[in-house]
Amino acid sequence: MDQGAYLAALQKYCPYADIRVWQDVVETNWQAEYALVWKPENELFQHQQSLVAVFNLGAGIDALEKLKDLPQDVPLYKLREAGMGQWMLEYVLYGLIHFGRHFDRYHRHQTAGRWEPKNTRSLREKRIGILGLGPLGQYVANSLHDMGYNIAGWSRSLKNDLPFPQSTGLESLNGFLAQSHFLVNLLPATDETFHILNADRLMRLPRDAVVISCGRGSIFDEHALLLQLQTHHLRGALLDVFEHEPLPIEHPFWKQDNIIVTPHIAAPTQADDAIKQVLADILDIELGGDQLY
Ligand code: OXD
Repeated sequence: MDQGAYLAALQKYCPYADIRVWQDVVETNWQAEYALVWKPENELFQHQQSLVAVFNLGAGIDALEKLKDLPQDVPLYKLREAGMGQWMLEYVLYGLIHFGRHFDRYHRHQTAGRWEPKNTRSLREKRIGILGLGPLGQYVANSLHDMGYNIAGWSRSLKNDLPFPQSTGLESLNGFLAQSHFLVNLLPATDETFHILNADRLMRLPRDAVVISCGRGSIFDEHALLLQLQTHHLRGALLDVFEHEPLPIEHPFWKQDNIIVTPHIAAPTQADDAIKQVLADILDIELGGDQLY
């Protein structure tokens, strides 16, 4: 995380606030009202006893929720779209085009000097299943839908006013998977989503389906995913997130030729947009609102 960029944005939009870096006040009794954090140490919450709200400078709050002293009575806010949507969309589009237009094949053919155009169905005829319809999932799904792609969404609870078909709840997941030629993971890491895509569920994906994973990696049973790719039940995968990060050097994903591994770069937080959202939320709190994420 680029701490300097956040400080610059805070000073730009909120020049009169008393802003400190936690490491600089750790030895003092300086108490903050608002904490802006990304994967903080547990110690922060042992020292800071006057917090009115905690802001997670990312979309996923899984790292924060693991801290034993995270105060339960202080509201926790997370970034919603905050400028990350367009980045996520580009990442997903890359995966769709790379596999959907067979650039993986052409790349392999190039090394052998093979000139072999492949007849292919238009990407628009393939169903793109978006797993997870939080702010980023909705941004990606709505944008792809507006571009004319065939989108369906799945989430735990029903979202209103979406312009594409939506399924909800575990009982609909197998049916949703069976129709997803491209499966985009934008789910958060929670107890309910842990290994939700196990061997049995991955088998439901159509033959030659492609997985694009940019939510949290723990939703996959990684061994089962690898097997499906090794046996070519699945065509390929573009993976940005993993159960353990950094992805260990000995992990078989690195060497699997139908997997592209990227180091959790799909949608970096945008300091300016993030701070604007945080300040709007603080204003809301100061004015008596209680809009939690
Ligand atoms: C996030 C992330 O949660 O970068 O925003 O993973």
